[in-house]
Amino acid sequence: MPEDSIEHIDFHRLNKHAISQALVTHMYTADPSVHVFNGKIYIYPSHDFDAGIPFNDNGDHFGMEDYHVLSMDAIDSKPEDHGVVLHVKDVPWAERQMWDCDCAHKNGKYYLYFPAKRADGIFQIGVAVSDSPTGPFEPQPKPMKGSYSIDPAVFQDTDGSYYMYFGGIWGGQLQKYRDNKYGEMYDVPPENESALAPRVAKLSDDMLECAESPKAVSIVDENGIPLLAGDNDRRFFEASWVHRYKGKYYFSYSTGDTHFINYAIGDNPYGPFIFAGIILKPVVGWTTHHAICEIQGKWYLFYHDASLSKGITHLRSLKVTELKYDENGAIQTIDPYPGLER
Ligand code: FUB
Repeated sequence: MPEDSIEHIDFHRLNKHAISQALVTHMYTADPSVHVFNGKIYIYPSHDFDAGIPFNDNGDHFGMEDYHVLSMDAIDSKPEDHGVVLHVKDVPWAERQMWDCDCAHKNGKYYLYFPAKRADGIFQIGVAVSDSPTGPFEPQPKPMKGSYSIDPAVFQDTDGSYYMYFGGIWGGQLQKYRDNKYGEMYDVPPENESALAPRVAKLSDDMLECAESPKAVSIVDENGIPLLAGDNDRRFFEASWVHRYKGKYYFSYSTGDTHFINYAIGDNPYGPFIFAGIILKPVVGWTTHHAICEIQGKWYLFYHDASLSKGITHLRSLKVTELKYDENGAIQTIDPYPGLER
């Protein structure tokens, strides 16, 4: 739901229709990444706060400066907030805007992947390491070599390989790259050309770098044709997430300015992924972002909206709801406020 429609929302009525309520209310949280480590649920959100910067298309109002970790014993337990686990002032290369992060577990260590802007305003992705899923995380002195843009999401495949997906257009700067190189002259392609693709790279054994140059992740229609840049209802914008279901790879993402969480299905972690539909209809607030996680035999969609802040787009709250598949593996579309006239 775009920000300019917020003044027309009756939040009391909206909350009555909402399928779920904020997971925590003592702080604003967004951009969930969720994993089960050693039988417990861990949530790695963005920690929204008001940096006092007005809304713009560059996303400068998302001025986040630290990360918290939440944990839950079960899906219906009250989340525990483990406090600040990494602050931007402790990251030598980063200056501001700690956006969506993710965490991976390997050989007893936990790796927090996060984007932030350098002093020159360019986003890169860093890694911070801990012995515990709840941190504190010790940042590497430099960003990952060759990393760029935002929204890292790390997927562990069944063979033990880890892949990092990333990228986001507009404020996320993905449009400034071609063949993994920055160019001030680059921009989003014309509407009749292929949309910009998210990126994927296998991670190195030590989890601290990419083991290969990032590759474009192709999202195609049922005829194998890449989605077009002008196909705003379906094309990739930001918020990559990958999960496996019945041997298939599900790549899900936000469409940004059309506010959907969509998904596409492939046969391997690199794609191509065939567009398959909408997972989540628009939520209150400009952004939408999610994680999909299997917990004790059921699947859940973690997402955010801005209903707790009454529509302030950079003050969002995490929510969770069950996600269901049909017998063919299609995900049933979720309306976050069923029955609400919009
Ligand atoms: O939280 C800042 C940005 O907003 C994230 O990186 C995007 O995915 C969007 O949710």
